[in-house]
Amino acid sequence: MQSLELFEAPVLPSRQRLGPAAMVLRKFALPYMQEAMPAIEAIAAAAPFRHMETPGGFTMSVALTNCGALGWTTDRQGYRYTPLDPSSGEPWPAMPEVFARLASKAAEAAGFVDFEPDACLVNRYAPGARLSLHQDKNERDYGAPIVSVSLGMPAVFLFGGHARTDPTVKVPLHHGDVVVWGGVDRLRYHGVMPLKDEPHALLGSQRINFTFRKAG
Ligand code: MD3
Ligand code: FE
Repeated sequence: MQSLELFEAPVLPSRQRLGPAAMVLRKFALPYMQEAMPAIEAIAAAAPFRHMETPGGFTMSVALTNCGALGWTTDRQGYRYTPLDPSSGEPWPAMPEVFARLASKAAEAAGFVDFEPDACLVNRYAPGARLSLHQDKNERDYGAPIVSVSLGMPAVFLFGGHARTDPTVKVPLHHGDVVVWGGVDRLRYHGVMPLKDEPHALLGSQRINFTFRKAG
């Protein structure tokens, strides 16, 4: 059955170092996708993706939602983590067990043991959406890593330094790629270039990124 082998070939993950404590795990998330896709749909049904406003008064081009005990939000008052979805007043959907397992296994593969995230920010990019250079510094404990999972259309990720004006390295991220960063790389500036429309076989003209954090 030669022709079937192409479809049954096992996933061969590979690692690529971005910094002393930052690692790309190519295709690491693929074996989890059959379980994770319905979980993402359930989260989006309970807490729909929305475009939030920044403290500066801009509306984000990226739409977002959350799962887990805490969810990241922004409005005119600032950026913060909240236990309730401000749109519904209800708790964010629980973190699916498959998400927690994926996050913990990816962190472990990058050298961070016992990662137990309490927050998962889910970003959805349509063509043209972007994320300008920023640091993730609303979390209480910078000792824990952040784990990011990319799905759907490819994106060019910008990996900068500790000052906004430091040079950036462009890292293409594809469906199933996982990035783990912590330690000395935890507070690096980073962003995502405007998304090109290169429809993905499963997800169509969108990119979904989820980032697991220890926020509280
Ligand atoms: C940060 N999300 O939600 S995560 C965010 O693709 C966010 O949606 C992006 O930044 C997204 O806050 C990127 C991936 C990532 C990878 C490596 C990093 C973020 C990083 C290295 C250092 C700092
Ligand atoms: Fe970020």
